[in-house]
Amino acid sequence: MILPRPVSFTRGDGEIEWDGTVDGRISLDGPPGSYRVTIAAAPADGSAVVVEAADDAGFFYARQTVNQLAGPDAFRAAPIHRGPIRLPVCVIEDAPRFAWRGVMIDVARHFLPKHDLLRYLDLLAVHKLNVLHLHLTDDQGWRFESKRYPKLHEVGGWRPSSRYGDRRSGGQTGRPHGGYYTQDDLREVVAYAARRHITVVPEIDVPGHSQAAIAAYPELGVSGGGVWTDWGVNPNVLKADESTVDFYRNVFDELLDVFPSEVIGLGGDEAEGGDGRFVRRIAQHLAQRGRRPHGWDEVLDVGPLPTRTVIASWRGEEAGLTALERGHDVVMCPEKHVYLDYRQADDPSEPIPVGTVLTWEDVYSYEPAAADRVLGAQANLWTEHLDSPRRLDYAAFPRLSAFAEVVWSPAPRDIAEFRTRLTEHHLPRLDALGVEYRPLSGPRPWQLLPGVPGFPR
Ligand code: TNX
Repeated sequence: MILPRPVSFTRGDGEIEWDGTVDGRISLDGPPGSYRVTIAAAPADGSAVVVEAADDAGFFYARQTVNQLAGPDAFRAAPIHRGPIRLPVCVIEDAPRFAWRGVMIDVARHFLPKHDLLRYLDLLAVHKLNVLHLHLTDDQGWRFESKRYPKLHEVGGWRPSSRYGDRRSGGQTGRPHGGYYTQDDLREVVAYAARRHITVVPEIDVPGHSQAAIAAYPELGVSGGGVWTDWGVNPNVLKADESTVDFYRNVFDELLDVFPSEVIGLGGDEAEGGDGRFVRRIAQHLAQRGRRPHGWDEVLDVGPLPTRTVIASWRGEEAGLTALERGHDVVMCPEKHVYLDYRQADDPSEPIPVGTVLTWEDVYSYEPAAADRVLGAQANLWTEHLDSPRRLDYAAFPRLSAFAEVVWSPAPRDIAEFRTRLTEHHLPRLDALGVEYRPLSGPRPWQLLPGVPGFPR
């Protein structure tokens, strides 16, 4: 029933009537995030539901689990039934498999309004995911308010048009797109996430994927140009001179002021012709400020980085294994297994089919390489082709539900058993939450995008 599957679930006889209360204590001698839920007839002076947790996070995860036992309507925004809720008599013991159970959302290619970002934090919490990696800047948009360099968000925060579909054959929307978060918006996002035991890891991408910043301050770039209206790898990169590095030190200082996360992303991906010194110096700057730099696996090629740098291994797991050898911590996010922008079926009618086929079964079958310094794994939602929260829902779910189980629950996995839990228990929860997931049988008619070209690999 429960998703992600707990370490153990022992049913007793019958059910109890629950008044909605929980007796909780932080008393469990277990790993961070672990908990035990005991449901039995209520004692005279207490609740029928007793939670013992190792820490506040464990207590929070126990609440998510009890909600699941209460049925899908527990996930609605307000109760729709009167009377007590029935819960099974049981004991559940549980603990997370990985410390980093992440999702990246690319809010640069398409802006996700703050309200929808908060909703995604709710959805992550339901799945016991605990890291939101926010990709805040790219060629197509700059989403972080800068007090010191306001043209970053004023000029870099919007573009006059967007490629519609894959760049090889797609047209243009001809419609302006933009948006940015104020620093206070992001403080609110961070605080909202913290209440759900989610850490927000921000990323400002350097020295590639920087056209939006270059549009705002042309002196930063090797060449000029406006905010990009195309997808793909842009050859224009940041200059590696002292004044550009200084500019970015100041921008990162503003970022550090908003985001308390120890880990801070500097990107570093797909920067052909980019100077490795740039990444090294920003990494050093972050380390000097007491933070841990985080970069995509290309940063392994720029020369020595602070050992505490976290590497996101996306072009497969090999780079991650190399990073481990060099003493880095690693987050696994191999595109073949966890790129949720990739098409969900080998069917031309999938909306804007890009990448390789990645079904929910493929995601569920992913086994991250296990090693001490593998912090965990992360699913990535790149948004070139996900231009609205509805499109994001379609790409994210139910694959993200399968991913949540991979990072929370220990192997072995039984895909048939997962499918039963998904269809009988979890999709109804997503329905109650109003998530417009891709039905297992294929897209609903209004989820199709006929005529918008993709580029299947
Ligand atoms: C590669 S993964 C990228 C992104 C694209 C994505 C599309 C990574 C570090 N870079 O810029 O959005 O592919 O799937």
